[in-house]
Amino acid sequence: MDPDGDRLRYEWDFDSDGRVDSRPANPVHTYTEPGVHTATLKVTDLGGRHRGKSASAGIDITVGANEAPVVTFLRPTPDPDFAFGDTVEYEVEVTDDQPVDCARVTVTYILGHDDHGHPMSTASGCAGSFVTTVPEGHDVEEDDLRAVFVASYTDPGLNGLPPLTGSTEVVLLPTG
Ligand SMILES: [Ca+2]
Ligand SMILES: [Ca+2]
Ligand SMILES: [Ca+2]
Repeated sequence: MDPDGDRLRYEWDFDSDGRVDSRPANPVHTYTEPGVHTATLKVTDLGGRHRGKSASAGIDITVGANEAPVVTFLRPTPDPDFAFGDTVEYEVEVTDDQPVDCARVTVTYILGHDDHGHPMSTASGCAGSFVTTVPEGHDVEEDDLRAVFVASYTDPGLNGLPPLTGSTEVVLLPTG
């Protein structure tokens, strides 16, 4: 809109090549290539004392779809017999609309303490194990501690669409 109601010139660039593709105010454009495209509109004032002045706006348009991976822990499950110091084996399952590469799976062992967490170690791969160490300054008997395992997987992106990440966590509470 123009505050003083002058005629306006509309210039749409749908493919970011700097060349005008359409001049109506409300054109239709069909993208045929998957990916993220930027459509830009430049509007120029054709009258009044601001004649020749312009304003631009752009919007990213995503064509096609990349589904987010879904990450699940097969192991560990919340275990009634967990104690700090145990070696905890993990196994992660990832489902995605693209082939899954286990090398892109990362799993982090975090020592949960009250309302915060201390990342202790990180591994990659769909299966592995952690020794559930407790750092100095934390008391297994006195402190409110838990072992948190976070698994994360980022897909490679699809046809120029950005990568998507899925993650999940499992929490082990010590017994006794
Ligand atoms: Ca104007
Ligand atoms: Ca263009
Ligand atoms: Ca995907």
